[in-house]
Amino acid sequence: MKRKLFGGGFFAFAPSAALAATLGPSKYNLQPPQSPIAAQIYDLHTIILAICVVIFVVVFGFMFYAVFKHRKAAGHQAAHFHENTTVEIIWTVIPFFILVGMAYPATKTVIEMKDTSAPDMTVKVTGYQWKWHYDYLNEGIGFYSNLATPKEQIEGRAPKSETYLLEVDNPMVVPVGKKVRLLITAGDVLHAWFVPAFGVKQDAIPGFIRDTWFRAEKTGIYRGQCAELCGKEHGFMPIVVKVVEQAEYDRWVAEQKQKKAAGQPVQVSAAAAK
Ligand SMILES: [Cu+2]
Repeated sequence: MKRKLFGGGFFAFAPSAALAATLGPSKYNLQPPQSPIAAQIYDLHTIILAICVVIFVVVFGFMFYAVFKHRKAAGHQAAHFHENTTVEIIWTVIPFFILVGMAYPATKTVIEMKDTSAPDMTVKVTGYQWKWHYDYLNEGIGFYSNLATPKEQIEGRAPKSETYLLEVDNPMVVPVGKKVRLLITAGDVLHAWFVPAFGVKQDAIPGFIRDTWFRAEKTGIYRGQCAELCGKEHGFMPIVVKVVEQAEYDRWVAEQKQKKAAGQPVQVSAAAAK
């Protein structure tokens, strides 16, 4: 994995994305990153938070020290340094370098996020009220992805599952380690395709196509949700991405094509058929 962000060293104390991946999820932090971009975002978040904490401690420490040490009760006279050029230069130059130090890596990551060139595959994602549609442009297959949480759970008549409101009938399936380009749009109102583990959050805008990409580094199931208030069932249009080995992906594609050729609705599971 190439992640040389800040040359290690000074920031080595900050828990990195790699460490987060081994420690597992924490409810106090971002989800463990599963793509190179998500790892960069994770590290940026950690490092910038650390810088903010250091600034906070230094500024408040200095302020409280000055207030306490130079209090009138201890017999101190107020110092006079109005229009002190040295002080003004210092408090301009130091923040300037801090800002540049934060902006440089952040800009680098944003540029990489936007680089959708040379993808291994392209999937068009369309948001609807209130479901997603996936078109595999290289394979000629497509299907809807609907919420699969049973009504009984939503209405409180059954115990809620671990993945309550985060499960769909037809997940998006992608091969591991491949650069997947997403063309994102919407068929009615604004939606947003958001999968935190991949570091992808892109608005789906009717009449426009925005592109983004991710490369999943590990097989597994990753979940997200629509992240743009889009109507009364906004909270009921989850996203599930199943990352599988290439061979399994090829088998899945062949199966979808077969179903399509047979005129069957593509990838309808037992849950959706009910
Ligand atoms: Cu939506």
